[in-house]
Order: sequence, then C-alpha cells, then structure tokens
Amino acid sequence: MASIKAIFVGGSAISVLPHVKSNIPSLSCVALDSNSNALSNVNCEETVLITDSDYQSRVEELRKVLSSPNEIPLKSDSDNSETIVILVAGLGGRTGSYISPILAQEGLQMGYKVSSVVTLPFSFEGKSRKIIAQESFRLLQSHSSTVYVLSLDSILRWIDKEAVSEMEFFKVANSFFVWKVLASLSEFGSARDSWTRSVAVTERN
Ligand SMILES: Nc1nc2c(ncn2[C@@H]2O[C@H](COP(=O)(O)OP(=O)(O)OP(=O)(O)O)[C@@H](O)[C@H]2O)c(=O)[nH]1
Ligand SMILES: [Mg+2]
Repeated sequence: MASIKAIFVGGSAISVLPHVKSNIPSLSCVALDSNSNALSNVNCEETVLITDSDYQSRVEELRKVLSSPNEIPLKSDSDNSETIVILVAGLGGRTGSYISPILAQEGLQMGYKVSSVVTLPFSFEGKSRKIIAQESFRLLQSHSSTVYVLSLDSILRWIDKEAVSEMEFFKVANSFFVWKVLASLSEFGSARDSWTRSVAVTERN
C-alpha cells in the first residue's frame, strides 16, 4: 500500500500547518525548525529541532526523520507500495531553504518519491532572499519528481498595497500556500478516499 510522509520545514510551513491539518485531520506529519518556540505549539506527530551541526550529522539526523513511521497509508486499488514524501517549505530563509533540498536528496536515495510544495519570496523581501530561494528551488527541482511552486509576487495583484501592512501580505500568502499544499495532496488520486471531504470542497472553491 502506498503511503505519504508529510514534512513541514521552517517557520512559514509551520504557520500553515494548522490550516492544512484542519482540512485533513488524518494527515500525520513531521515538523522541523530551528526555532524551538515555533515547534512547541505544533500539532504534529513528530517535531524535530534543527541545531547547529556538521553536514554529515545533519544528513544522518534527516535520514532518521525520513525513516520515521509517521506516514499515512493511502487507500489504493493497486499493489503500489511506494512512499511519497511531501516537503513543504517557504523558501528564502535559512532553515526551509537549506534543509528541504537535503531531505529531497536523501529521500530520493532512500527510494522514496519526493514532491515539494514551496513558496518563492515577495520581491520586497530583498535580493538575498531571492537568491537563497532560487538556489534551493534549483536543488529541489533536481531531487523532486514534482515541485509545486507559489511565487508570492503572484498574489500581490489581489492585495491593495496602499491599504495593508506587510503582515497582512503574509496572511494572504498563508491562504494561498494552504491551498497549494491541499491541491498538491489532492493530486494523489488514490488518496482521495483517505482524506476528509474538505479537500474536495477546497478544490471546488
Ligand atoms: N505564507 C507565509 N510565508 C511566510 C511567512 N513568513 C515568511 N514567509 C515566507 O517564507 C520565507 C521563509 O521564511 P521562514 O519560513 O520564516 O524561514 P525559515 O525557513 O524558518 O528560515 P530561518 O527562520 O531564516 O531559519 C520568507 O522569505 C517569506 O517569503 C508567513 O507567515 N506565511
Ligand atoms: Mg524560521
């Protein structure tokens, strides 16, 4: 039976996690961050605090995350026993941008199918975030079978820039990001029976 491991990496992924969970309560997930406060309130089966470590220790730690039993079996009419890893991250910061490509690379080596769902930063966040995001995105593309990408600039057309603060921009970004994650999960056709009906409702909206 195929199964899904959903891994949320970094601050913005963790901020959309409750909304994804409220749509798909049966989703079991792992949350990783370098910020222990962000992890303390997360409703996830497993949380992993990323601490400073050398590359090899980090890879070993991430391989453990990838081998963890926290995954959701998919109802499937085939004998397909593949494991699909869904990586969720907002690119442009350090944690999500750096850790996700390592997870993708290691996941691929462990024989998993890797799908990534990421955001690219708003232009107003500056050039250095854009460069970090682009490099991470390039690496993710080479290790993932699919990358679902939401360019945050693309949502600016829906926002009255004069009327709202940057905080509000991120609130709107959250809604689009949640939708993107749900849409990516709905791609796994045989998964539909496993999820709650909310996914279908979200699709119709
Ligand atoms: N949807 C959404 N995106 C956000 C939010 N905050 C930041 N982002 C976006 O996500 C990118 C990465 O930010 P974070 O996820 O906070 O960064 P991180 O991966 O935790 O990395 P560090 O905090 O630098 O270690 C930012 O450059 C923004 O484009 C948020 O509240 N919601
Ligand atoms: Mg962070």
